Amino acid sequence: MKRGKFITFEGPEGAGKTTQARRLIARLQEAGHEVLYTREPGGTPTGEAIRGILQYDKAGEAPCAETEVLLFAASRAQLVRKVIIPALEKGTMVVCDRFADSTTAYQGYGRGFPIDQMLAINQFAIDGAVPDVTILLDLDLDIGFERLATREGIMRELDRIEREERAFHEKVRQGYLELARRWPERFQIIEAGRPTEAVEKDVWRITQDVLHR
Ligand code: Z5A
Repeated sequence: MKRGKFITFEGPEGAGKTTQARRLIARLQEAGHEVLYTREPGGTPTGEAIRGILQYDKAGEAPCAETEVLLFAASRAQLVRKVIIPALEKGTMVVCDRFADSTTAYQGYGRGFPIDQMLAINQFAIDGAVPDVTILLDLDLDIGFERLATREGIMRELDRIEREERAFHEKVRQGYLELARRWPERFQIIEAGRPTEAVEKDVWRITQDVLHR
């Protein structure tokens, strides 16, 4: 059985990761592929419970920064072993909305934890499941914030990380670009401030290259 391809979407808030992941899945299915969509944090019952703690302090207190790193890693470890690796082994394409690079970008570059430490924790969590391609949707912060404020025209409460100050989000954005320079073979950067259809076209072109490798 040919192993499926593992495609991850990364980028700042409101970059269009979920929108593009869903459009990509529709295209892959039309082309006859089995596809699995998942997201981080979450994607398993354990991961979704962790998501509630991380984003909305569901345990009744805000996790401290070290706990935050380990909770993201714990959610990932479960997702990789229970969902991602079994699907790839069955030949299914896996499209994941955020993955290990989010920890390096947010907790490493954003919060200031040593990058090498974040990479080591990620390595432990992912059990060798390195994405075949990571699509980085790069976006000007102001556009992202504007999109989030009126997601689908509906006002909603910002989560704990979204409420971080602008400087934090700028560090995250620059961190992502740094990661893309570090792994140019794996990362593909797309300028995400353009219309959805233009971004979708680029995502599909990149995916086709990966499928034909
Ligand atoms: N986090 C972390 O710190 N460390 C980690 O290891 C991991 C995560 C894994 C997860 O939040 C939070 O956890 C995230 C990072 C942190 N926090 N922050 N801040 P999430 O999963 O709830 O949220 P998100 O990943 O940031 O996704 P998002 O905010 O929903 O953004 P998105 O998926 O990139 O965008 P979207 O939902 O597709 O689109 C947002 C809106 O923009 C929507 O109304 C769309 O219709 C619109 N949109 C999308 N594309 C376009 C274009 N091209 N033009 C115009 N409008 C558009």
